[in-house]
Amino acid sequence: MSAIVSLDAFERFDSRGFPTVAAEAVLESGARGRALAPAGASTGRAEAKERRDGGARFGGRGVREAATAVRGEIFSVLSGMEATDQSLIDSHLLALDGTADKSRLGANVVLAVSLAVARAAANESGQPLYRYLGGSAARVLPVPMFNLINGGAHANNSLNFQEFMVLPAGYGSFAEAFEAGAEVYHALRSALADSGRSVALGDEGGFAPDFTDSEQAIEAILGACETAGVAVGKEVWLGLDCAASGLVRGEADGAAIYRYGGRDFGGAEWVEHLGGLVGRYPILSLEDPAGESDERTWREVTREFGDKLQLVGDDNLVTSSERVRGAARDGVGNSVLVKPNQVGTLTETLETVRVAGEVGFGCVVSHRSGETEDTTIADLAVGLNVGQIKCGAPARGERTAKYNRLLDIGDELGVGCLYAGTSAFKTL
Ligand code: 2PG
Ligand code: MG
Repeated sequence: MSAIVSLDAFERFDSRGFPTVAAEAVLESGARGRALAPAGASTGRAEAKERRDGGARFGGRGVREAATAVRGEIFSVLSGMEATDQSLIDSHLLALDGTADKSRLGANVVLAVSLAVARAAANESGQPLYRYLGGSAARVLPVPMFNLINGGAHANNSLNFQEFMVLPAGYGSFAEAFEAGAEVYHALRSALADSGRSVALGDEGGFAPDFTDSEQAIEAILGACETAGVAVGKEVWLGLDCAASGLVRGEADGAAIYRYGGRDFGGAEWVEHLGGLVGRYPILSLEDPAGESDERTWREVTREFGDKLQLVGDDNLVTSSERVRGAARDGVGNSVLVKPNQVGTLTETLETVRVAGEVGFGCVVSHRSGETEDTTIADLAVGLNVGQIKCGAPARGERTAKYNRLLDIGDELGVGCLYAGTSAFKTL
């Protein structure tokens, strides 16, 4: 009954107004599943590659052509397969693509199909996706990382760091944590407006004021926490995505040179600079504190701060289980950002989460800066009990879709639900 009888894909649009792939799977029983691929702006070099059509439409970013493979060669391989055989289906997708980086079919195409099949199977079983993925063990709602101020590649202001976040880990439930994040967001908006700053939003729904340094952004968030009446260092903590690959301007002595605030920092100076921020502010999580190829600085940061901070690898780990294994072996960070489209299939995503658990790495399931109404990552975070999710500000539909989905899941689970809270962080 769960045999795949139809696969199709269409060009739809993401939150930046660029085309993206929406795939649909239909099973023999009539059950259907639909999924949309997200897209990043600050992508790691080793990420699985999207397929785009090129040409004049949307600066080459169209996916009409790319989508045709779904009803053509992909359907001819997956037709008749059981939708519940996810790992087998994903293996067939990998074999059909035939490249190491999924560049032939495109990770955007492959991921949309992989997730559409999982959704169809979940729908057929009559279970919500998180339960289909995690069974009755799925019950932990993640700590949300609210991205309140956007910079870097996600805004056209002068902020060098990409994301300034609050992590409401000190609450008893996801609903309370969400409320705290949203109240801080509103307090921040009022404070920015009162001081005559722009309250325009960046790509992930956070504000994008014309601050010039990280301290200003952090201070503004701390002020908003105070106004909102949330206790910093007890109820909420700070998180930063430095997205440091975007700051690299050359190399010296085996480490990258970081251009930040109009100054160049060598590897050791950069670690010292980060140490200044970490020493002064209640920072709990640092993502991409060093460039994706600057393993030396990554190791140094891990040696210096690894016992105090969550150090999340994004650009350097690209949701690859082998890279997570290597990072744990080499002392590079202690957590991994999990973005399904960085790797390309659901099975590979699950494998990365499994390996992270095996090597003692934390996991943060994550959106992309270009998102859609697809809420799969919310179900993934609960299904696998990973304990943390990063899906932007508590604003803009493509971000609130995930938060609202988590609130729905919380209501569905009722008193059987747990909130990851401070237990998601080894350093708390
Ligand atoms: C990141 C992500 C998501 P992008 O760097 O962590 O916040 O951004 O999707 O642009 O890679
Ligand atoms: Mg990142």
